Amino acid sequence: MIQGLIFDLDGVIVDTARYHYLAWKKLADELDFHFSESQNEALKGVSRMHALEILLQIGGVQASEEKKLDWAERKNVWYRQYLKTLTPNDILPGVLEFLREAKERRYKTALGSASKNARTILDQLEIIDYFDFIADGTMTQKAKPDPEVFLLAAEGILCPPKDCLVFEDALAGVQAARNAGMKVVGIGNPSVLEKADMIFPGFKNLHLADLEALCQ
Ligand code: B16
Ligand code: MG
Repeated sequence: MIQGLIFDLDGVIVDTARYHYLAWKKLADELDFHFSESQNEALKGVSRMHALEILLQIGGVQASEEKKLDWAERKNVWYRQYLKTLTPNDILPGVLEFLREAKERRYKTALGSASKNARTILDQLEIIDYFDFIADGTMTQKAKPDPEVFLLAAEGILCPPKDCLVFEDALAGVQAARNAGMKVVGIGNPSVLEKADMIFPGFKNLHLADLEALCQ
């Protein structure tokens, strides 16, 4: 029986992909190569350093580890400037209603995000109190598809992995949830999420009673 709900952040609760793109683009501009929004697709859902590696590969740029850390930090400073403009209006449609329903039905809720900025984002969106536990990129060593972040989230809400339901928008995230032995609801594009147990376009009109029926 499902007792715990674990939410990915970016692409599920809020879409900060545009801000990630603008910040990485600024770095690409400085390094003097073109970086398009469609190329940015490959950077979604992966850790910051992995995203940097992909970006540098696109630009054909090689650099020392020290330089890479410096660039990742600069990108993060620009990204955090964009995050300051986030408000509760940026919460994706239906998410707030779904979180409220989860609390009413006494589910345990956790965040399972690769982002090191997860708490800042939840604060800006004013929804941090809806989560009983936050597992994020500051606490993990291994990136999705490794199950580490979801197992940590399950431990945080004292819920056995088999009784957890994960909400994910990225292929690596769906694989991570499956590797953790959890059920997965894919949110977004069905062609990317085919390994999920169920797929929905978003949280609008999505109700826990329907999911409970599907999880039987
Ligand atoms: P940060 P998620 C992920 O968040 C983003 O989808 C991904 O594009 C980003 O590189 C990663 O967080 C790290 O973010 O630079 O803020 O630590 O989808 O796992 O919630
Ligand atoms: Mg995501």
